[in-house]
Amino acid sequence: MTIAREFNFDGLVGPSHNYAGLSFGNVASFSNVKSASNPKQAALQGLAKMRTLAARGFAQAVMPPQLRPDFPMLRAIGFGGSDADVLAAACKAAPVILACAYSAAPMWTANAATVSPSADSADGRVHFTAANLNNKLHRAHEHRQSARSLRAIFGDAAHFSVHDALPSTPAFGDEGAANHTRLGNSHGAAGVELFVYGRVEFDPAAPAPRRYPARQTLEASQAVARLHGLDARRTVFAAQNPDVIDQGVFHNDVIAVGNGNVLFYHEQAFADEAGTLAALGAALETVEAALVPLRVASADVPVADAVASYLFNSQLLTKPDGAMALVIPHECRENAAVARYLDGLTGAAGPIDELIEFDLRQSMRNGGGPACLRLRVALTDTEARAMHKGVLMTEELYARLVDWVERFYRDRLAPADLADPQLARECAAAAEALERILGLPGLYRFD
Ligand code: SUG
Repeated sequence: MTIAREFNFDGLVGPSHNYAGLSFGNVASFSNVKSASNPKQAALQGLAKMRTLAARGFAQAVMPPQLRPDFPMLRAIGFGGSDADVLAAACKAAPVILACAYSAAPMWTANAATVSPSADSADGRVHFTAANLNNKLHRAHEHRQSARSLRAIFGDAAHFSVHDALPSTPAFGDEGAANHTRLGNSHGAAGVELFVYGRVEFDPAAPAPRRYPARQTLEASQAVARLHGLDARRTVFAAQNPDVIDQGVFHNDVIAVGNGNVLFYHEQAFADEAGTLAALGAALETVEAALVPLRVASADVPVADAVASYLFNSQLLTKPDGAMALVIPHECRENAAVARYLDGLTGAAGPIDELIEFDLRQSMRNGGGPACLRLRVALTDTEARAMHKGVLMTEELYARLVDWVERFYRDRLAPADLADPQLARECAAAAEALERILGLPGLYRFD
């Protein structure tokens, strides 16, 4: 049997990390609008997580941030002249759009793409589809650089296929791996891919949220499964519960996470809990795997507490000894119901025997927890050898990146600072230096 293991690609937080309240439906983003951020601390918090997990023996890599502000986007909507003119005009006429052009949201790499390992795809290659993120202006321009970064790292066409984003239109709203989980016995053998969608474009009768937007459509999930050449018997499409979207669950990874045969989920996560479990169970049987549902009841953890603490936005990681660790944000300890639940979790006879806790407050204040910050890529040894190695987290890379952050990042960024042309120059200088550190020349040059 082929041996493969999961690499977590964490987004390196970019130097323009700020709180602009751009994500309607994401409670944290809306609550912290216009407060000052600390980009240096945000990047260091993310790097500390990567370093600790790498040191624990988990395969860990880094995904570069994107170049901000997105001047081509600002010019495309009519802001002209020198770069400084563009910033001044955008700040005066449309400060929210300037914030969109400056957004460091690509740090949440769970939204960069959907990934299918070679064991699942028809052509035996690892498939990536960059997510169009078309529900939000500040995220809808990410996919071009996401595809470019993925091609820079996974450029070997013998092993990898990176697809451009789906057409950027509401019918194909795609949020990437945040609405996708793979279950199975191992990464090297065929598994089951679960796609969770929030609405159906061409079925007006299908359930949909009323208050907040559903970002992922069934049509998009089906298109990604087609592009990746997935086997229909091992692919499950499940509707998210529209009521929880309306309570702030803007991505499925805020209410469920899967790893191995385990699905850790809230009882209200899916529109049809029993039907979803039955479909997963039947699909897993075809690969001789048995589903282990780890269900959290509303009586133990109400949805509001799950959203406030990001309990389900934890990473569920298989340790070398086969047991699982849950990587949680500090906020889980501060929520009474969640803390109580977690106290009972590791002592029970279930699959999780360890909690690994991180301070990710800078990201959490924008609605991004441990699982948002990482893109899972399962690779065989041969595939791992074929990818670009400069992004693999080592003690040496960690030290170089910390030094880079200390050199280029501010420790305070307020909304008004986005108009400062010096900030744009700092972002460009940081990007240039990063290309050298990661050994990816030309990463940020558009053709
Ligand atoms: O898309 N927040 C992100 C958080 C993404 C979390 N990802 C996953 N659940 N996988 C979003 O809503 C806030 C930006 C701001 O308001 O400045 C933001 O984009």
